Amino acid sequence: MEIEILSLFPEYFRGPFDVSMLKRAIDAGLITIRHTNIRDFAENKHGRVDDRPFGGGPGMVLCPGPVARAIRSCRRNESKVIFLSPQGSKLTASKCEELATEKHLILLCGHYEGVDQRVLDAEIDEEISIGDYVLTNGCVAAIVLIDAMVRFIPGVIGHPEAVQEDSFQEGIFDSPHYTRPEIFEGMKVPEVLLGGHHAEIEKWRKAKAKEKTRRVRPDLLLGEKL
Ligand code: 4GS
Repeated sequence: MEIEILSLFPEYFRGPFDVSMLKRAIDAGLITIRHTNIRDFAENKHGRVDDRPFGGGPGMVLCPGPVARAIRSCRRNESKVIFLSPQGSKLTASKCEELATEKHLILLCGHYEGVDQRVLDAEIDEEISIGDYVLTNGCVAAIVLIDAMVRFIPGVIGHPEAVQEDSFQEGIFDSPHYTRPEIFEGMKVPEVLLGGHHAEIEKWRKAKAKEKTRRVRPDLLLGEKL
């Protein structure tokens, strides 16, 4: 998969893509990530890409011209163009799984108060939010989307069965995990996990996961398929 990130701060991404699983996926050639600085598409020599909002109000708005040119500089027939903003539909595991099958993703990060609506209307296929809060900088949202999505690209996760077992894949939380030592500061590992009865362990994990989901996120169980 190829991913193009359109933002005002390409340098923002250096850390996250240079460590751990994302680095491995990039080194293995499973994903290619490229950066485009929207500022390179300014039409003035100062590199200015924002302006005051028509109708008044606080803050600045990203101008349509530079954003349109930045998108068109990397757009192809098979591209899916995504705008990350709090006004989008909320990112879920199933959306990540769906996006993981795309060949070419163009991610437009939000900056300032927002982006001129006309370029969004003309160029964007989908608007996605990583959650109901406002970031100072849309680059974080692109990192979250990429990180959560690449787990669904075959070969990225060493144990593919873990992808299915993790939270949300089955509409409920993951179950609690324990490792050595058996007793930590007086607290024991639940007995059932030490017995080696796989069916019992599976039953216990399901019950634990469901109990916590019901307590913390009852909304997830409304669409229950268990
Ligand atoms: C989100 C979000 C976000 C909106 C970026 C205000 C800076 C900010 N992007 N999901 N301008 N939530 N973007 O908060 O995607």
